[in-house]
Amino acid sequence: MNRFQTLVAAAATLFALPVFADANIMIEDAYARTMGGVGTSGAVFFTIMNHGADADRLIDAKSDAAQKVELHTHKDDGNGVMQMLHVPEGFPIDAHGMHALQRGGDHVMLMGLTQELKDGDPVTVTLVFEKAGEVVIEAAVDNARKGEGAMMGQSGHMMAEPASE
Ligand SMILES: [Cu+2]
Repeated sequence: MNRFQTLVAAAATLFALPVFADANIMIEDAYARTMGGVGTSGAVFFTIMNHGADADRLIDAKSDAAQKVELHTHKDDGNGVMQMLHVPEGFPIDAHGMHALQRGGDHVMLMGLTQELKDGDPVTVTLVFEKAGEVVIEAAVDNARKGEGAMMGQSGHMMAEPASE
């Protein structure tokens, strides 16, 4: 083995470490919003990128930061009132697709905070995917953050957010 081959072999070993076990799913731009004190609620938002050739699905979320963690969405009840709903089947992500969890839409709900969480505090959440398995993320609390309408549009979905958001 020459020096180059040794390096390639070493790199291959490095990328085989469990932390890179699923390179298909990438979580970007994670942040949390909380009401603050113990027993109150909060929500975690992020964008899921699926670089794989197969569709996947976020089916569960876990965190020590709350008594109960659920996948939620918001839905218009038909009278213009937005209701929060538990989504037990989770959120699908197309092959080579993305899915944004954002305010007014899909989110990871934290019910009954086990500790006080204020701006800047980290929230560790384990996301469970149907195919990719568990992906651990850290989302910092950012209650000052504006709604997604203020973000640069990365997809038609985000662009469709009302300007007032
Ligand atoms: Cu919720």
